Amino acid sequence: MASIDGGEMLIRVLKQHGVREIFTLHGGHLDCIFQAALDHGMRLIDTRHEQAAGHAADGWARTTGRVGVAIVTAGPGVTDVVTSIANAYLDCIPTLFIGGAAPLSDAEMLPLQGGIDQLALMQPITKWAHRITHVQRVPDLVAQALRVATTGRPGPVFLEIPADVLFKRVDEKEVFFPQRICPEALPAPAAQAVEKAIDWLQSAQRPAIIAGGGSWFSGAAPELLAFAEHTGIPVFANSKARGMVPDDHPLSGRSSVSLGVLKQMGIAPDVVLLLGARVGLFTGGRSDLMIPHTARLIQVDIEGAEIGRNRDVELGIVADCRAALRALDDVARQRKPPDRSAWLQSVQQARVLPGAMFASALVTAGPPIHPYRLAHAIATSVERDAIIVADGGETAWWMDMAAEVHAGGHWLSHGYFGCLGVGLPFALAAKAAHPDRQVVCLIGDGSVGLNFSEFDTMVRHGLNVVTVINNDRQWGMSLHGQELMYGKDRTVGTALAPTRYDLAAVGFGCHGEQVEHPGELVPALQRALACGRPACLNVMTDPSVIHPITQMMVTGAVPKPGADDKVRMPYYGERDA
Ligand SMILES: Cc1ncc(C[n+]2csc(CCOP(=O)(O)OP(=O)(O)O)c2C)c(N)n1
Ligand SMILES: [Mg+2]
Repeated sequence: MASIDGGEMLIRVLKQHGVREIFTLHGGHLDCIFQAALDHGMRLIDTRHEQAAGHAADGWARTTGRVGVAIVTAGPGVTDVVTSIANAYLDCIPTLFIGGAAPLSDAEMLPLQGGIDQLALMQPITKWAHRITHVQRVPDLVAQALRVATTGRPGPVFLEIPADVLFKRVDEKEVFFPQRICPEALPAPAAQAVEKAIDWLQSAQRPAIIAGGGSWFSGAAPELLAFAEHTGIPVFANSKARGMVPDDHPLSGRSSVSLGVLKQMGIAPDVVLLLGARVGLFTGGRSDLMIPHTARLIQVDIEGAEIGRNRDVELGIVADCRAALRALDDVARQRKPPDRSAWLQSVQQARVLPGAMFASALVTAGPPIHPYRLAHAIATSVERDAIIVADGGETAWWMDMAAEVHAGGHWLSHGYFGCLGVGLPFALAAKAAHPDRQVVCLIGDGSVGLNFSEFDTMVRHGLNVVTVINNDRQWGMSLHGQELMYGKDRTVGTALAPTRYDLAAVGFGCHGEQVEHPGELVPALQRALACGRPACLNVMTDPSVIHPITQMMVTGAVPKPGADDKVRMPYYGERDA
């Protein structure tokens, strides 16, 4: 009889589902999985911290549109991915987390790395968290986990496999391997709703599409572009959908930030189609900062419960975004769009306006380097199909402003969790997924400290990411917020040192350089991109420049003279006391 263990079963199912890379950090609880990975040629990318393995699985999913997988050992391995899972959960990223566990038979015996309820930790931050208790069930429960992670609203799934379950060997003939893991046909919209949506959109003067993760993860990039072109409607993306319509396309409004800029210009859309994009912080929430209260809202989402969150939606359509776009396009193609050149011109203006505010920073002769100049130098030095990763407080917003993203999955940055430290793991995953593309990560000096040792992972796995550190010697967004709220002499706990991060990265085997002069920026970037190794540029930037987003986020928190009946908070503004 040919006997197999749970590790063999797990790797077979993952392979069958098209998984080629797993992010992990070893623990004895996982050894039979590692052995099976060796037998099956499954690539294991072993990181230096489980949090990084988890973020890398998340980043892998964001850049490929497919499920990302991380496997971590029992106890501290599992607790270390709590942050990464929460990050994926809030952004609805299809991810599978496998956690080791002490043997079931040793429950309550104070065994090695047991004694905590790992499922209870995971339940609030996953779509599904489950413990496998019989080794024969590994294939079908892993298939179930993949279905839960990728169908409906995507999200993270956690499967615990206790060691005495995982290492048990059974006759192969006793094990059922499901043949088809995920469904092929997904929910399409009702014809009547499609007609109505097209009527409203085509008769609108200033229609707008806001595309989100639902569009990207449904694989709708070609459909979205075709629909935009057939209807002449501009597309504004949130961070997960950025680039699906290339940033330099005449119908690209880049990110949803441009809707805020349009509002400042006194222009607003009259009909908005939300395509797999939720109404929350990044779409203006209940305010009219991005979507005016007078606009007619059409919302397509695979998750019915999302429709109507925060705003009244006139036409809610529960459907897969790709299926919806195909149906919408079939109807739209039969009609000629009206002339909307004035609206499209305003959109073009809005998408370049934030950068234009800082044009003078691009021409200064000497130091200090303006952070926008740094982000701009990156945007203009990379190839067209480069993947840009941004991590940090103000740093990420500078990159957001300067980046030119030309494909879906080529912009990886923060989401609703606002989690610093994702940059290096996202970047190494992007390079693993797209070895032929340039991957550049702009990261704050504060944020880079959170997963700094991933330079080591990049070196060991030949993942030639160029990491550029915006070194303003401070937790910039935090310190600037304190200055604006309390005064320049009231900053506390937000200063950092002029650290030579480049030298530390050289210690791991990277190419490293420090850059202090604006004239050195582009040549240093070119050397880093050409060096054939992971690289780290430590760029000393002007700590006094405040990004407008910081200004905006603390405005409501600045104490007002006289009696004040409001609670004033950074980032959330004011509320009634
Ligand atoms: C894990 C985590 N810890 C703390 C914060 C709070 N926070 C938001 S922005 C910021 C400062 C970031 O500093 P840095 O990475 O240097 O970027 P900079 O703002 O200086 O460009 C901090 C600490 C957070 N968002 N995430
Ligand atoms: Mg900083």
